[in-house]
Amino acid sequence: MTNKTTILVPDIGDFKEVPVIEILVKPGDEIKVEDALVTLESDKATIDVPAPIAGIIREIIIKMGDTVSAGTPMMVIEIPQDSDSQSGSPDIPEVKPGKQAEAVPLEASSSKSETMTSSFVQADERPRSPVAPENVPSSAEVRSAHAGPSLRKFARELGIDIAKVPATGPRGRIQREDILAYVKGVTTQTSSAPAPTTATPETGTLNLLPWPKVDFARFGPVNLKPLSRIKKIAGANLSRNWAMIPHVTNQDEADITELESFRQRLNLEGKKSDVKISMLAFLIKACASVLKKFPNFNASLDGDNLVIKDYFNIGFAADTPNGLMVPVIRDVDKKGIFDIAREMSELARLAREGALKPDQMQGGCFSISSLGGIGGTFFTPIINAPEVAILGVCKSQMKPVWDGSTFTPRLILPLSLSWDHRVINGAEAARFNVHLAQLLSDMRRVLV
Ligand code: CAO
Repeated sequence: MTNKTTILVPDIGDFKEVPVIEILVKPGDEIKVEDALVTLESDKATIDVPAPIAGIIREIIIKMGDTVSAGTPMMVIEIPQDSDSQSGSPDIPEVKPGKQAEAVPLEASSSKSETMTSSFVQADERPRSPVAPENVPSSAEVRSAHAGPSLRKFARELGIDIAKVPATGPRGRIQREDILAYVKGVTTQTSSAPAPTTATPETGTLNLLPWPKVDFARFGPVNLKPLSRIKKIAGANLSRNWAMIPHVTNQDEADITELESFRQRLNLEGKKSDVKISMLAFLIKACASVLKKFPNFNASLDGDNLVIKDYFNIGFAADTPNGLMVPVIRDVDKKGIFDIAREMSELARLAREGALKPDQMQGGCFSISSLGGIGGTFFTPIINAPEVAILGVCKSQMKPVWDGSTFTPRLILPLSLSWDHRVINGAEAARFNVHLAQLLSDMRRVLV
């Protein structure tokens, strides 16, 4: 005996009216718990909706391009009466025959489902295709490829036809390395995963081992804490940027003794003013000036071209309770220190409250990550693609500096500049840092 039930779109967090970009099953398909059923794509996220129960698909209610929200009926599934697969996953609620399958909150179960992934890209900041536009796949070709949504999105961002990527994963699944290898014009040769080896791989793939699976609870008590949405967005972007950009970081130091006394004087004079000027405001202003002198740093890669921008929008990393955000201050070259400081503190407040609008995080040319309020000496900031460089600063400290005849105490600010070696070379980066340090040691130079 069999029974039919309707599968609904589960709880998909804040998203409503999300377009269906792929239907991954058809009537007659036999599916298991957590098999991906459809892919939804909002302007921010791509989400694979997994099956809450096992059975045979009898009817697809939604169509490609439909917009759906939590609770929208998606398809009818027939559950064999003798099936014990409903209990195949402990976090999926049991479905009584004849009833509708309950919505499962995606956020809550995301750590347990490989098919529910979420990768975010800022609306106007997708890296441009390194491949000719005619290579962009049709949706029909995309559907025939066996890959998760984040990898499909990754392939789309690279402008490649995922259907042409040779798969090396288990059961013919396309893996991230396959896409990278394909982009580099290298084809992998086997359809099963290569055996792990310490030898240098011949194919040019990353040859990575699978992520270690450890039962942490064996060693002591543990708690599960789902990643916040922002952490997941940032994580996907940071992984891509770290994997795809050849980063180099140059370290340097700037003597900010005079600048710091000037900053304190300004803040004392403007005690009653609503705005406090921080060192970061001066750094933002100084960087706009350095970017004017070194245009390769104020650029983005677009295929074989470098897009050099004639505007100077600078983002700054803000640490928020939900994760890292990078609001952008526009046209920094045209603004004074007070305006920059005011805008920065307003944007940082909005970031902390989770109230930044998308356009307040877009259009950046260069970013600054300041850990100066916390500590540290140097670090390696990750470039915020499609930008080509980022400045990290740590806490300034009094140090003895030899002035030619004696050691004098000077306030020294550590600078860490990460840059994309496809666009910038080491000599340019060293000059960038030297010039920035000169400006910070005497901000009057910004005017000349
Ligand atoms: N050296 C010494 N002291 C510094 C300093 C530096 N380089 N930079 C800031 N400070 C001081 C400030 O003057 C302030 O001291 P007072 O209160 O006595 O004036 C104190 O440190 C706190 O500063 P702040 O960090 O709160 O303010 P800011 O304007 O410098 O930075 C913001 C604002 C939003 C950038 C910061 O709060 C923040 O979020 N920083 C973290 C960025 C981050 O996470 N980067 C890592 C990204 S990669 O994961």
